[in-house]
Amino acid sequence: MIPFNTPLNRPIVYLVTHPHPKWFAQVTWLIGEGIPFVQIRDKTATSTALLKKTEQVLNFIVQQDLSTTVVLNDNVQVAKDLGVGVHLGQSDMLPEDARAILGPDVPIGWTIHDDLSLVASQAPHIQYVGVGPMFPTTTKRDAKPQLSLNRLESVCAQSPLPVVAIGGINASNIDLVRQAKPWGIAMSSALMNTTTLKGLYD
Ligand code: 3NM
Repeated sequence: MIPFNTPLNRPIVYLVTHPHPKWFAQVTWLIGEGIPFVQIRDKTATSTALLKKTEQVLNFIVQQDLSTTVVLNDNVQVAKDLGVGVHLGQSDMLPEDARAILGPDVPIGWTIHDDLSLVASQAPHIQYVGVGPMFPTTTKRDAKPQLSLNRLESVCAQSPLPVVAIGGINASNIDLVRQAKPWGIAMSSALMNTTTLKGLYD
C-alpha cells in the first residue's frame, strides 16, 4: 500500500475508473504502466458485477507482482468481501461505520469538497480526503462548485490528512494542480479515454 504518512516530492496519480467499452484492457494497461492507486467506480454496476470486475483487477495485480492500491467507490460490503478499502462520499456510509466493518488494515478515503471542519470527527478512520472539483467535470453529476487553485493550495497546507485533488484534471491543467502540492491527483476521463500517458503520468 502507498505510505500515506510519507511526504512525497510529487503527487501520486490516482485512477478513478468509469465504464469503458474495453474497461479491463484500459484499467490493466494503466495499472501495468505503474499508476499506483485505483478507485473502482461504477455507479451503474450491481454488487455482483462490481465484485467480479474488481476481482479480475486484483488477480492481474497479483499475477504481475504489482503493488497497486485498490479501493472501491461506496460499496463497503463488496470491499469487505474482497479485503480492499473504500472511497466514500458525503452521502455514503460514514467512515467510522465503514472502518468498523472493514477493520484496521485497508485504506478509507472520504470526499469533503473543501470542508476541513468535517475531518476532525472522522480523522482516526480515514487515510486521505478527496478535495474538488478543481475544473468542470461531466463524470460526476452532482459535483459541487469548482474550487480555485489557491483554495486547493490552502486546503493542502492545512489538512491534517493527505489530500487527493479531483475533478476535470487532465494533461492541460495537471501542472497547475501539482503546484498546489496535493498528496495525490485523481483523474477519471483523462485516464480512461487516453492512449498515451504523456503529460499525465511520466
Ligand atoms: N468526485 P474526471 S469530481 C468522482 O468533486 C468525482 O468530489 C469529484 O472525474 C468531486 O476526472 C469526480 O473525469 C469526477 O473529471 C472525476
